This record gives sequence, C-alpha cells and structure tokens, in this order.
Amino acid sequence: MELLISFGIVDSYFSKLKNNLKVDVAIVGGGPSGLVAGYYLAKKGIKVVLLERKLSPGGGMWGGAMMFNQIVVQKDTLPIINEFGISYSTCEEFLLIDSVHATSALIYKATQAGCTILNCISVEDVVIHENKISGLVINWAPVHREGLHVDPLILMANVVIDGTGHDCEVVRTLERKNNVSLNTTSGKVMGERSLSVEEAERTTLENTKEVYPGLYITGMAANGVCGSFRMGPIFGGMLFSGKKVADLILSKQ
Ligand code: 48F
Repeated sequence: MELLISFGIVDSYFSKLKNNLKVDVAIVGGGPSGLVAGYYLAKKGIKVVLLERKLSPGGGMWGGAMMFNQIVVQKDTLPIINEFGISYSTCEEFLLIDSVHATSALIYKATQAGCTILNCISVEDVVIHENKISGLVINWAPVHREGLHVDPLILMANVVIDGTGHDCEVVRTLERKNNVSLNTTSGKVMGERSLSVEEAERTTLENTKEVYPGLYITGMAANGVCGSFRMGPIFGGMLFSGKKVADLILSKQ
C-alpha cells in the first residue's frame, strides 16, 4: 500500500513533467492573465504548460484588495466571466466578485481545458536560438529560495508568454543578459508607473503583444515592460489581456 502510493505519485508526476518538456506554449506565471491565456489556448487544442513559482497558482487575485477578498471587474468582461462560470453581483458599471471563487474558477477551467500547471517551479532564464526565444530554464522554487547552487533543467517551447505580473521577470532577464531590442518605444523595459485606473486598464490590452520573437507579454507584465500604469484591484484588463494574448498566438498557428 505505502509503496503503491509513492510509485503512483512519482510515476505520474514524472510522466506529466516529461510530457511537458516540449510544448507549443509555455506560460510563466499563474496570475489571472496567465490562467485565462492557458484556458483559451488549451481549449483550441494547443499544448500549453503554465509554470508557477508559488505553491498556489492565482497570483494577486486571491487577496482582493488589502486582503478584503472581493474584486471588481468591468461589466464588459461578462462573456469571459460567464465562460468561466463565475458568479457575481452588480454595482453600477462593475461586477463584484468573491476573489477566492474567481481565482479557483480560473484555475479549474484552465486545467479542465487541458492546460497543465506545474507549481513550485521558478523560471530563471530563457533559451535563445537564432534571435528567437525557444524555451525556458527552470528550477524548483525552493532551490532559489534556499540559495542552493543547483543547475536547472530546460523546457522547450515554440512560444513563451511572460505573465509574471509587476516584475515582468522573463523580459527583464532577457534584457539583462542579452543585447536585445524589444518591441517597446525605447527598445528597453520601460518600467511600471504609478496608479491610474482607466489608462492602466486600456493600455494593458494595447501592450499585450509579442515583445521579442517568440516572447509575448500579458497582464501587468505588459504594462511593466511598456512603461504604463498600475490599476489596483480591478481585474478586467487582466482577463482581456489573457484572452488577447491567446488570440494573437492562435492567429499565427
Ligand atoms: O501578479 P500576478 O497576479 O499577474 P497578472 O496576471 O495579474 C496582476 C494582478 O494580480 C494584480 C493587478 C491587476 O489587477 O495589479 O496585481 O499580471 O501573477 C504573477 C504570477 O507569476 C508568478 C508569481 O508567483 C505570480 O503567481 N511568477 C513571477 N515570476 C515568476 C513566476 C517566475 N520567474 N517563475 C515562475 N512564476
């Protein structure tokens, strides 16, 4: 009995890992934008893996605002909210949603559609072949946290999405380690600006794009890379951005 449990977990985990070491799309970061992207890509039959450094995917959505576990989205997100089966109440032009309910719905629907989530894994670098991103360098998140000198593994992907939120870690790493010009107005990571809700929500969508061959940006990473604003606990832009990045990638298949 005891050995069967261990064999079952080890065999099935390593078969899942092995099956996802070569994918169509690798998403870095399991915040709302990454989860929505994973759902829409998987739903269309794309082989997609999402890598999340924390134990729980969901990013900044669980905590609502200041740990008050409610979020706000604009009413025009209703098609996405309904697609994910999320319940809501209304207040003027907004939907009010329990953040735990919403976050778990995004995780459930993304995995149900076929997006594999590998948690507790940190992305520490990218793979570049002929000036195109071709994969990711991954390690156990606790290896980084403990400062252990342990070499990583490599995961190959036709396309990578940076959904790492405010820190836009994948694009920053690409820029720091390589002499590259990005698809931004300065050619560089421009850095996030202070809070301005309407402009931030609008530009999140505009900034969702391919920023370097094979590398797309979504969610707050898009605004961080392109020098736009933060918006606080309103999540419509994140949902729309995740859908847009999926649509952009699907249009190239
Ligand atoms: O920050 P996060 O929720 O990203 P998002 O989808 O949404 C932003 C909102 O939550 C909120 C906001 C808008 O309303 O301002 O902040 O843009 O989730 C990013 C996820 O990426 C993970 C991190 O743990 C988090 O769950 N992450 C970051 N860097 C890495 C990573 C990395 N190098 N490797 C793996 N995961």
